[in-house]
Amino acid sequence: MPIARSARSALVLTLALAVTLTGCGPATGPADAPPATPDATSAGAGLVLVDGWAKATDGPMTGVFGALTNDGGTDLHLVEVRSELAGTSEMHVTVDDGAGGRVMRRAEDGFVVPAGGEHALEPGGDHLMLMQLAEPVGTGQEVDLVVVDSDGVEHELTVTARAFSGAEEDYAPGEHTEAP
Ligand SMILES: [Cu+2]
Repeated sequence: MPIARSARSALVLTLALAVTLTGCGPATGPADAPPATPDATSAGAGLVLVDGWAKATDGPMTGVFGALTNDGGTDLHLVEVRSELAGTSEMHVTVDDGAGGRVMRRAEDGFVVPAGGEHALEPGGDHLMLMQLAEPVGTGQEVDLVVVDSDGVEHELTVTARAFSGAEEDYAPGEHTEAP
């Protein structure tokens, strides 16, 4: 009897295994499903920062410059910038302060990079601002950024920090934020 029971168990096991294997066959679908579609990151490949760079600094903030270039077929409305190096990152414009100086402020509606065109970021003009830096940004250091457009697509940018001593705009605390 023990032998017979054992044989029966083996048969049951074999049948169960056969069912399992059948269940994993191609007819069930997953193997026939289309390949995963590319994620949003690759869809964001239309934006590049030509000649991009960041200002090396041991201070609490730095600027990122270059030519935001859109080689895609639709305008890109950039609404957010992030960097792991910075507690806060913003898109800034530089404006007259009404007293003969220049002051930078948050770009209230972000930047628009036209299809096939570019939006210049330069010292004394529009720029990406990384604030609350966790540590100094050294010359030659790579800085990774993510810029998000109005469709929520994330565009990854990497720039290299360089020494730069011009365009030390005053940064008036509180001036940059329009939040109530
Ligand atoms: Cu700024």
